[in-house]
Amino acid sequence: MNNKIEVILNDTSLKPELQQIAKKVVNGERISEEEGLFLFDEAELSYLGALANNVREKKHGDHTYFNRNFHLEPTNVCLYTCTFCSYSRLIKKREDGWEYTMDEMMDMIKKYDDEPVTEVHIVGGVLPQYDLKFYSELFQNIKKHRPELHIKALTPVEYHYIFKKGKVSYAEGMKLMKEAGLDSMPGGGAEIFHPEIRDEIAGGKCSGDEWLEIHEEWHKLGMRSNATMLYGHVEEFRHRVHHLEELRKLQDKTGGFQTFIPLKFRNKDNQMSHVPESTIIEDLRNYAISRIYLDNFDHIKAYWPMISRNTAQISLAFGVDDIDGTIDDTTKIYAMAGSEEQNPAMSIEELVNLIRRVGRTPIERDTLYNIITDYSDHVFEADNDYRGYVSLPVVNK
Ligand code: V47
Ligand code: SF4
Repeated sequence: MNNKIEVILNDTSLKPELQQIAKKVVNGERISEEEGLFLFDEAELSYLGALANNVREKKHGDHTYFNRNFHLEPTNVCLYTCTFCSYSRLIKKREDGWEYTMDEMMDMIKKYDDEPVTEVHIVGGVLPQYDLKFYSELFQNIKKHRPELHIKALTPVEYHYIFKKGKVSYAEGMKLMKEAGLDSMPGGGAEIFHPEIRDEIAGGKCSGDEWLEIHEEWHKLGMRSNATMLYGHVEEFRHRVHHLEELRKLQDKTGGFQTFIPLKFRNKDNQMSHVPESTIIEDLRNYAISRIYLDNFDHIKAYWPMISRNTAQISLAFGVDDIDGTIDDTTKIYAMAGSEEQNPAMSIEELVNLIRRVGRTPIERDTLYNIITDYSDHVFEADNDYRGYVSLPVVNK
């Protein structure tokens, strides 16, 4: 057992509830909703970091995953008016946005023909022309052009809309999407499930229950998906615990989730710009509690464009084992919301070095976590240049 855990287990000054939770986590037992809330209310960062890291290393050791992906956003105009989203305001000034046609979307896919990318992540606003027929054809066209490219696309927000419009049930709709070539579903649109908050920040789009139902139908087809939580705005800790509990329950039922991605609310250019953003300490506490709570999720991901490369590095000591990928987000969903990067993109070498510098092992994966390359002993030409990344002292875990 590592030192930090021993210190916690023997710390008699800790509140008894925290001692009890620590014992459970170290023994691989599940914590309750009340205990989850207690952690949010009471636990210090160092305590949470030690426990979350214990869970992370039992599951993955030092392995830290990333993939080669790119993002495609059909439109940044949206019918809905989520108060945290910088897309929603564009419906009034539609000419300032973009609405790509099928040909334009396929041209963007083809730009990556000579790149060894393994995944395209498609997500964007909701508009009537992007309907069941459009997305079915888009998936079919992508598969016709590049069959091995994994399509991770759309969220229950889009699916709820296009299935309703196309008069098909969730079960039928998801089956049609699978037949068209959809490989997996990203975690977006989850926001906060609890209606007290969801109605305020994301009124009108699919409810928390509907979000969960659509993922359940997808999992029933034997397929995988991710989940997110948009935190650090007007929600309270109890709403976060409710959100995590709903995910944990569905995962017990289906086992279809791969990765949980906490998304830090960013306040640029949206209707909630007056709401202050969470601190880095709160972000790390949130990663750690997510890791501890979601004992049945394999992976916790830090989406690096939203929290900065440095915070992504630090998060690897607070339960995170995945930092998404190269991304190459030439369009703007995150830049518009105030992310750290205007056109987020990282090369494989940058990703590998970022992970190595905090003493972890970089593993390139595909979307389903099959290992593509273990970078433990890989030497880049740049390792020999003046930057000497790998010879820098690693940050103490
Ligand atoms: O659902 C919108 C969020 C999500 C803001 O599955 C905002 O691998 C912060 O889900 N501040 C879409 N967040 C992105 C998403 C995602 C990202 C990376 C990887 C994966 C995956 C999924 O972005 C939306 C919403 O929750 N979002 N506006 C904002 N101002
Ligand atoms: Fe539309 Fe999604 Fe933005 Fe809500 S979060 S306004 S559904 S793009």
